[in-house]
Amino acid sequence: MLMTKTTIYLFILLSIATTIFSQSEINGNIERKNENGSLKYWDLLYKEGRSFGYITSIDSVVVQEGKYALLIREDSKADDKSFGACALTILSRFEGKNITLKGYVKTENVKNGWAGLWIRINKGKVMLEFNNMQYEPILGTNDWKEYSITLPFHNEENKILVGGLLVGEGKAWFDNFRVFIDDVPIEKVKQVK
Ligand SMILES: [Ca+2]
Repeated sequence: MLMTKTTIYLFILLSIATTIFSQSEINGNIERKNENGSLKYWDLLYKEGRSFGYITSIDSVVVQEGKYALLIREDSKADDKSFGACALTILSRFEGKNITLKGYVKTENVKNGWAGLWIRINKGKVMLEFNNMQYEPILGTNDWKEYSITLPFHNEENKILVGGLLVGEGKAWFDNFRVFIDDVPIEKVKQVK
């Protein structure tokens, strides 16, 4: 029952994210903070995707590289929960055939769900592509390992959302996200008008 509900929530992982920025950097390595201590360009609790009952925090102890990584875990005080997801939004227009998200994930006792990377491409409010590793789930306890998702790209105005998610129990850490268009780092891909 929980999985059914969760699956529904995941399919409506939503369209409107709050952070829009130019493409010179994406802070995929989780290193740049704003003045208020939040993480630049990131939505740590992706509420527009209807994630709730989980907490995403910046971890300065368990990291894959640099000073910081992201940790998603259950909120023990929450009565109800769907899933936990953090989101990075890239709102730009590029041309290419494929988009790839790479990132490092470490897990602890993940069960009754899964941990994974996710990527979603929207045109307006319409979802063009989506993958959340539901069919390649990360389960149990695993040290840092790199994972990758590749999806077809569409040569039109796109909103690209990427991030990490946790469904079920346990903890999942994420670090060193990188996005590529046809194997070129997205920071180096020229935008088209
Ligand atoms: Ca880092």
